[in-house]
Amino acid sequence: MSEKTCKDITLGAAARFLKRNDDYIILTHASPDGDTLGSAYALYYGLKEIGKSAEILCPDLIPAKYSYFAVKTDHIKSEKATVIAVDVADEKLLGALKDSFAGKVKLCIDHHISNTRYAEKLLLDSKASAACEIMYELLVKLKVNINDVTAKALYTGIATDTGCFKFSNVTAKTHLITAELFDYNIDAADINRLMFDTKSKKLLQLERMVLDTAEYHFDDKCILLTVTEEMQEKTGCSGPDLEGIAIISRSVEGVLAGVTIKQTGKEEFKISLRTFEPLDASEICRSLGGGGHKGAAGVTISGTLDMVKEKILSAVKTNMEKTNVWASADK
Ligand SMILES: [Mn+2]
Repeated sequence: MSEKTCKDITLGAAARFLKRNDDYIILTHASPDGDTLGSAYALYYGLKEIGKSAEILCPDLIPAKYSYFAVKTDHIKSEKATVIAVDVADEKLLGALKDSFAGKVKLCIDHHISNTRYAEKLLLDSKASAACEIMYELLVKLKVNINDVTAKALYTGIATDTGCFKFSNVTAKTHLITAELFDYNIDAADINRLMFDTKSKKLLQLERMVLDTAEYHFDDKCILLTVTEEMQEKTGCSGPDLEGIAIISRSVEGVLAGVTIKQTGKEEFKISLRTFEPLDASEICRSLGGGGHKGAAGVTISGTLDMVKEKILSAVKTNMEKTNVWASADK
């Protein structure tokens, strides 16, 4: 689907679209997080309420911690399915599902400003803290019954994409929608403990190793953390375990750019970038072929670790110069 033919649609148009068809495949992004899963499942439960069939396809294994809402869904034959993608900013992020579904997404529901407009129709609200905020409004528009599990899925997406309501993407609307979700039995404290305050012994061990890799650049305004394949093997941590590692990089005093480099192949590295104003993580990652939000973005780069470090540091430097936060070069 070329950029030109992607049509922006309203909540009302999206609701009508959902009523029109019967069988849906809902796609999430690879390395699934609480928001892509929460919005996919909320949509799934909503579609079931209005008598539709739907299957959720996730490119990677869904971590067990989401099992309080992530159940087994219907099986839909892809020939007759209407394909929807949620929280997926770019077809590349469909990972293992990309080859089967590229060019076939009819509706994308997203909140990434970097959305590459690959779908036929796009319901985008870049001011929404999470795709789950948009999904809540869509379910209200559809006038479907929201049950406790749907509310838990939505709450999970909003809580995880806002770092438990701490990030700059939180708005009054975020809180108003969340307040509505408290009408249901969501056990918010339990969800937050599971999402934010619980880690495995092996992850704690990995975090200790990662902290030892810390490098500071540009007058300590940038921290760089590295997670090598060797560390992952030694500790037994894998993809989903690493989801929360990037958060460490934004907790250091004075740091405006937190870079976490995770090795995903012999010469392939996935970068998670966290920034504070005036830096723009989305712009930095986009310059390297990735994307995301202003405060949190990512990109996958091939090459040796040294090459990858140089590329991301140079992109961070460019953004620092552009935004005038850093005047003197130390590199
Ligand atoms: Mn999201």
